[in-house]
Amino acid sequence: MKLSATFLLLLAGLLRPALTQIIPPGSPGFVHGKSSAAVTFDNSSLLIDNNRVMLFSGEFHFWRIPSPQLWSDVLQKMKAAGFNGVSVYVHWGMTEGKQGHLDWNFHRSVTAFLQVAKRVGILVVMRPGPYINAETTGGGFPGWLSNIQGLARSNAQDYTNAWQSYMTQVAQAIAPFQYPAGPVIGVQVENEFTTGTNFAPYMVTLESVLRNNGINKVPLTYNDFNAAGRYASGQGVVDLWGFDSYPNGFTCSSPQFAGVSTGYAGNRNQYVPNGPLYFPEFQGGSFDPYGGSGYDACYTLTNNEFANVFYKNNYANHATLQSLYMTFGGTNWGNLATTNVYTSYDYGAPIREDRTLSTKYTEIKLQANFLHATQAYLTANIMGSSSDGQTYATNNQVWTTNLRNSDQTNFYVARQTSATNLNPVTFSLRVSTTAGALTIPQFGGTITLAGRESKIIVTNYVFGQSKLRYSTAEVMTWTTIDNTDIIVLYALAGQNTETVIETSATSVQLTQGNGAISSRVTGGTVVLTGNPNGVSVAQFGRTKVFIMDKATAGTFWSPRQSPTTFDLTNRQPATLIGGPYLVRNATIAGSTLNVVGDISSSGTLSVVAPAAVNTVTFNGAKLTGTKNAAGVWSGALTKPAIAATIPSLKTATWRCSDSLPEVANSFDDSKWVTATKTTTLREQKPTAGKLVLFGDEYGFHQGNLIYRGHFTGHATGVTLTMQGGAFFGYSAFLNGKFLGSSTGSSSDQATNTWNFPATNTGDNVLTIVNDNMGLDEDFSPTDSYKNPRGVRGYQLLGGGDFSSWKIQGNLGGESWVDEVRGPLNEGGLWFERVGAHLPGYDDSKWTANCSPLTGITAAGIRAYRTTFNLNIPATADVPISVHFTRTPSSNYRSVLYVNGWQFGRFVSNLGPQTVYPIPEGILNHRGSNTLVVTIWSLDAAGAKIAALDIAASVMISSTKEVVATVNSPGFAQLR
Ligand code: IPT
Repeated sequence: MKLSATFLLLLAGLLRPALTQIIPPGSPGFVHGKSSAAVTFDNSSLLIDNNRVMLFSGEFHFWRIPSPQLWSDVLQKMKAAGFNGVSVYVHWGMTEGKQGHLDWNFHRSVTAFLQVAKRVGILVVMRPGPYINAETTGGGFPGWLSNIQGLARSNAQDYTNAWQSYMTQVAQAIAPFQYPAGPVIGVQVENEFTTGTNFAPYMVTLESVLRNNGINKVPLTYNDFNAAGRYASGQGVVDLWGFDSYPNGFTCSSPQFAGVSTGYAGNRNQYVPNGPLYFPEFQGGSFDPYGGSGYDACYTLTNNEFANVFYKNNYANHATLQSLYMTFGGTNWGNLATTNVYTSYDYGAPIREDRTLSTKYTEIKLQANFLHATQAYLTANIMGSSSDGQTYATNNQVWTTNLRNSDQTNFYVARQTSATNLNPVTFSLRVSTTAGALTIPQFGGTITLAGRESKIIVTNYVFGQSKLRYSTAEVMTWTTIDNTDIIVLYALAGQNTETVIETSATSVQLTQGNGAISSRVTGGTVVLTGNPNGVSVAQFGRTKVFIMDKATAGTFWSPRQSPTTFDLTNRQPATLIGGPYLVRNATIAGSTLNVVGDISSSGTLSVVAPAAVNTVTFNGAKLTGTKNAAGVWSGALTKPAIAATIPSLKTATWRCSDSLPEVANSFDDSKWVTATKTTTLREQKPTAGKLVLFGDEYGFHQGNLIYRGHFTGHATGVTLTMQGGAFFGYSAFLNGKFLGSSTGSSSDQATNTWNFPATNTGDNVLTIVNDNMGLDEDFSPTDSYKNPRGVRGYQLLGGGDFSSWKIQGNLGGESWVDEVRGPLNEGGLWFERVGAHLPGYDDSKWTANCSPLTGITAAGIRAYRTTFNLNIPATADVPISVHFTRTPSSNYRSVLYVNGWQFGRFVSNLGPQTVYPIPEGILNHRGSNTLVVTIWSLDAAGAKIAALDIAASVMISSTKEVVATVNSPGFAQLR
C-alpha cells in the first residue's frame, strides 16, 4: 500500500495528543516533551540555557523593506533600545507567486534575514503562517490560492496540498537557525487560528510539517486572538500559549485612551498556570485605511504615554514575553497592501517608516533597560492590586499593583485609576521594605503621576553590593564599574523625588548637578530629595546614584557588553553613554572607549566608563573632553558636515505618454487573455453575465486590470458590477468615449448602468480599467480573500451580448518576468506592461514638455517619466520621500515607481498619504534614479498633481551598514 505524504503527515500529527499525555505539557521545561531543550519556560518566564530572560520583542517584517542592507539598521536600533527579540512574519504570497515556483531570494530570504539577526545578536520568533493577516494582500495568501475550491485555513485537501511546499521549505530554512545554532527561539503556528477544537486537524498537520522538517529544538508558539485559552498549554498542539492585545484599537482619528486591562494575570493563571504571560502581539501602533487620519494620528493614539501606561500595565500583570506590533512597520510597496491599508505601513510605530526614532522609542528604551537589568522581576509574584486609597496609594485615583520577588525586591506599579485622566494626581505610597512598612515619601512632598503616566516604584532593590531601600523615581538601569555600583534614576522634570539607599557611609558628596538634588545621611541611609534637572550625581562609599529628569535619561544608552551575542547572562552595561541620536555599540580597548553610533545634531557626549578609560572615540574620531568630579567624561560631539545633493523635482524635465491606449477601437488586444471560464470553484459567483471575468481566475492578482469587451449591434447601455476591494475605483469607455467612473468609497463593489452615446455598425469596444486595492484578508476564516477583483457581473442593455471579453493584468500574470522585484510588483497598466517603469526604457519618443503638474484635461491615464541624480555620502542616513500635494476635490489616482519598484499608490480624493518614503538601496543615493508617476483622472475634467517633489526627512551622520543599490534588472533584461 502506498500512503500519500500528506496522509503520513496527518497521521504523525494525530499521534501528538498521545505524546502530550505522557509528558504533561506546561510542566516546567516542557518543550516537545523534551526537558533537555535549550529553550524552555515555566510559570515565570522563558529560560534559555537555563538563564531566565524577559523576551522584550518587537515585530518587524523584513520583506516590507526590500533593501536588505537596511535590515541591520532596524535590528541594531531595536537592540540599542533594549529589545532582545524580534518577531517576524514570512509572506507566502510574495514567495510563491506561481504554485510550485518558490523563490527565497533577495528581500524574500528567510536565511539572509536570520543571518543578519544572528550577526546583530537578537533573538527571533518566526511566524511563517501560512496565513498571517498583517494587513497584507490576501493576508499573505498567494493570489492563485483563491482559485481552489476548499476552505482556506481548514484541512481541505486542496488547501493542504497548496501550502505543503511553502511550509516545508520555510521550516527547512528556519531549522538551522534554531537556538543555540542561531537566534530562533520559537516558531508560531498559523495566526490567531480560532476555529474548531484545540486539535483542529489543520493545526495538527501544520505542526507535523514544521516538526518533520526540523523545527524540533524550540517551542512552537500560538497567538490567541484574545485571552480565551485556545491551544493553551496542555490543551492543544503547541507548546507556548500567548494572546494578542490591542487595547487602544485602530481608530486613529480619535486618539482617546481606552482603559487598561485588569485581567491579564488572571487570564494567564486560568489558561496556563504552568506557563508565563506572553503577548505575541501587543499594540505598538495602528494601521490606517484610505480616507483615514494618517500615521501621525496613529502615533498619537499609541504614543510614548500609551507605551508608558499600557506596557507598564503588562508588567504589573507580570508579562515576561512581550512583542510590540509593529516596532518597525515599513512599506506596502509593490501591491503588498490589503484593502484596509495604503502604501505606508508606518503604523505609528516606535521606529518610523523612514527608520527615524520616535519619543515612543525612547520611552520603550527606558522600560527595556530596566527590565533587562532587573533579574528579580522575572520571578516576582503578584502580591496585591488596589485603588482603594488604603492598601498602597493614599489616593484612590491611583491604582497600584505590588509584585514581590522571593529576595524581597518589591515592584509597585502605580497608574492612574482612569487611564484617560489628563491631569496629574499626587499620593503617598505604603510600601514594604526590609526596614519595615513605610509611607513614602517620608521627608515631605508627594509622588506625582502626570496625566497618562505610570511609574514602577521599587523597594529593596539590590544593585551590585548596594541596595536601594526605595526611590519614588524610576530605575533606568544599573551597573558596577571599578567596584562602584552605579544606578540611574529618573522622573519627569518638575516632579519631586525621594531616594533612600542603605549604606554604611557616613558622608555623601554631590559630585555633579546644579542644586536640584539635596542629600543627607541619616539612620544608615543616604537620602536624596528634589526635582531632577539634567544629571545629578550623589556619591558615597562604593555607590553612585545618578538622578536625571526623564528627557535627559532618554538621551542615555547602555550598550550591551557583547554586541553580537544575545546577552543572556551579561545584564549590566560596561558603560553609559549620553547625548547622541543612537549608540549602536561601545567597546573598550585598553584605555580607549570606542563608541559607534549616529549623530543628528552637534552636542555633548557624556560617558560613564571605567577609570582606566582616558580616550574616547566616536566613529573612530578621537574626541576632546574632560572628566568631572563624578567621574563623568564629557566632550563636544560635532556632527560632521553632510554634503548631500538632493535636487528638486520642481525643475525636473518630464516626458509623458498616454497610458490607456486600450480605449481606442484600433488597439490590438489579440495577444490578451480571452475570457473563457463559465464556472468558478469559489463561492463568490458572477452576479450577471455568462462569463467569469475575475482577474484572479486568469492569473492576474494585483494592480490594475484592463478589460476590453467586444460586441456588435446597437446595445443602448451596460450594467456593470465592478469589484476591487474597499476604496477601489474604475473607469469605463465605449469606443474611446468616456462613460464614467466610480471614484471609491469604503464599499468594495460598485454597480452602475452606463448609457451608450452611440454605437458603431461594426465592432464596439467597452474598455474598463479597474483598481485592485489588494486581496481581502481571511481573518474569520470564510474565504473572504477569494472576493473577486475586476468585473463581477455585466449585462448589455437593449439586446445582444458581448462576443468576447479580453483581460489584461500584469505582464505574464503568474509567469511574471521580474525575479528580483517579485510577483506582486507590477500591475496591468500599459506603461507597466511595456516596461516604462524600468530603468533603461527608451522614452525618447514620448512627448516632451509635459509635466504631472499640468496633468491631463480629460478622463484617462498618463504616465510621466523623469530621472534625477543623488549624491549622498555612504556615511549619512538621509531618508528621502516623494511628496505629493493633495487636492481632495480632484478624483485622480497615481502609481509611483522608483527605479522599477512600485513604491506608492496615491488616491487624491481619499488620501491620506502624501509622503512616500523610498528606502536607500531602492533609491540610488549615489547615482541616477528613474521616477515614473501616473495620473489616472477618473473625472472628465482631467487632473493634475498640485505639487510633487522629493525631500529628506533628516540628515543623520550614520554608521548604518553601507547600503548599495539593490541589484535589480532594467528594461534590457526584462522586456
Ligand atoms: C492582529 C493580526 O494578528 C496581525 O496580523 C495584524 O493584522 C494586527 O491584528 C493588526 O495590525 S489580529 C487583531 C484583531 C488582534
